[in-house]
Amino acid sequence: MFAAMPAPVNDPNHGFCRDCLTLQRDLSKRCVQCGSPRLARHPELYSLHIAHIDCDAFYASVEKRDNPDLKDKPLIIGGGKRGVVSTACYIARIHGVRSAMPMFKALEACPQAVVIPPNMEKYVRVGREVRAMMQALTPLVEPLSIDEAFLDLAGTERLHGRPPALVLAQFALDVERQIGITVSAGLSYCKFLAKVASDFRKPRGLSVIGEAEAVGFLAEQPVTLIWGVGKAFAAVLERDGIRMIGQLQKLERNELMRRYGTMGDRLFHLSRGMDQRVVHADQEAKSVSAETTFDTDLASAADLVPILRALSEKVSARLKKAGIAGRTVVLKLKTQDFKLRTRNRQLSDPTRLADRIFQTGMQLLEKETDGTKFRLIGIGVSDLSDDARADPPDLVDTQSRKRAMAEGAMDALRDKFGRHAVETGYTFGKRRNAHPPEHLDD
Ligand code: DCP
Ligand code: MG
Repeated sequence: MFAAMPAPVNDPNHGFCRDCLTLQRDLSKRCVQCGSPRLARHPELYSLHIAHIDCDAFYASVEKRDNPDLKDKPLIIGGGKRGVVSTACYIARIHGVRSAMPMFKALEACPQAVVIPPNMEKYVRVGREVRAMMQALTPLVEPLSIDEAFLDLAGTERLHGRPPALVLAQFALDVERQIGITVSAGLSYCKFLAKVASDFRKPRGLSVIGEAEAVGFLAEQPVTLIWGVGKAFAAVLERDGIRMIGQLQKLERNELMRRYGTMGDRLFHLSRGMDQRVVHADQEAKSVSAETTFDTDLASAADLVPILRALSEKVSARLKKAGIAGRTVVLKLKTQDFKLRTRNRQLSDPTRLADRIFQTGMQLLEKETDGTKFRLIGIGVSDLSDDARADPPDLVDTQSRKRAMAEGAMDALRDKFGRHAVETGYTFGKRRNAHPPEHLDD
């Protein structure tokens, strides 16, 4: 049916129906073919190719799929050890329930909600099915987490017989039919705005941000929209009177870098819709680590801990620089007789903080310091993802929150005055204990 139609052309008055994919050639509110009001129109609709796809209320949608009785009920997935909401369906969100909210608060907001504990195994399986469908569209799929990925659909028009916008719309329909959950997609010319767009009209959204509108669109948005600007950094900007991206657009690059270090450079580019990052396939399998071989073999925690701290800081600095985070901490030790020991622990959330990496490494190290002499120690993180969801405030351990804030302050000082401007108690005066080589596996 599609092949028989005239080719889609960019025209602000044209578009297509997201339910039957029929091309629309006027500005009527409903599809000329099926009457659906879900129409996609945009002046750059057929020339954009960077997409971001994110499943809607992922864990909750999977549970609703598996139990139709839950369909019209407010549903919260969560509970367990940390006592927080993992996600809530869109009905529960109307009542104010949000991810990471303490469960008692969520139930205050929505006492009638059904609560189901997470079944990670199932979500991982469904996440893989969705990903396999993405990989059928293009080899350039870059997963960011269990339910979202970037796709670069450039050059796939011939394969699919339709431009990326229509490929995305078809994909959303296929996921609904074949997997039974819904997704939202964003389409743009760069990763930053594709991700922003996918979040724009959830659930079942398809949003497009074109090049011509990017700067004007961004001007009206809060700074927190910028990738890497979390609550803490937004507070720093707020102190300087900056709340909207439009204000950043008025500042020169040098000024932003003078004020905010490397982050200033990111603010300069992203505020203007400039993002050169390419979509990398298969980011998942990688890790970021640092290791060091000692001049003389070491056995005691007193000797090993400061080195572990310095290495954790190195790993953290690299993660922060790359804007990524890791969920699994890996400790590596090589014994005097060259036997390799690797130990790992998965965290509840991805981290990029030296302190979290270090504290987890310490726990792993504790069990290994039994008098054995080591010639090498290394620490790293794997299970990498975008840092957008890294290090949510820990509700149980308020100390770790304070340490995270202190770490933010130390980062700012290091950005300004160099890497050795600040040392923690663990590393102070102990840098000469070990020597490189270290490495970054990426
Ligand atoms: N998740 C979690 N804890 C958080 C955030 C998310 O356990 N603080 C889990 C549950 C989510 C899944 O990760 O279902 C995907 O996260 P998203 O941020 O994409 O959230 P949802 O898919 O649930 O909702 P949305 O429709 O906003 O994407
Ligand atoms: Mg999601």
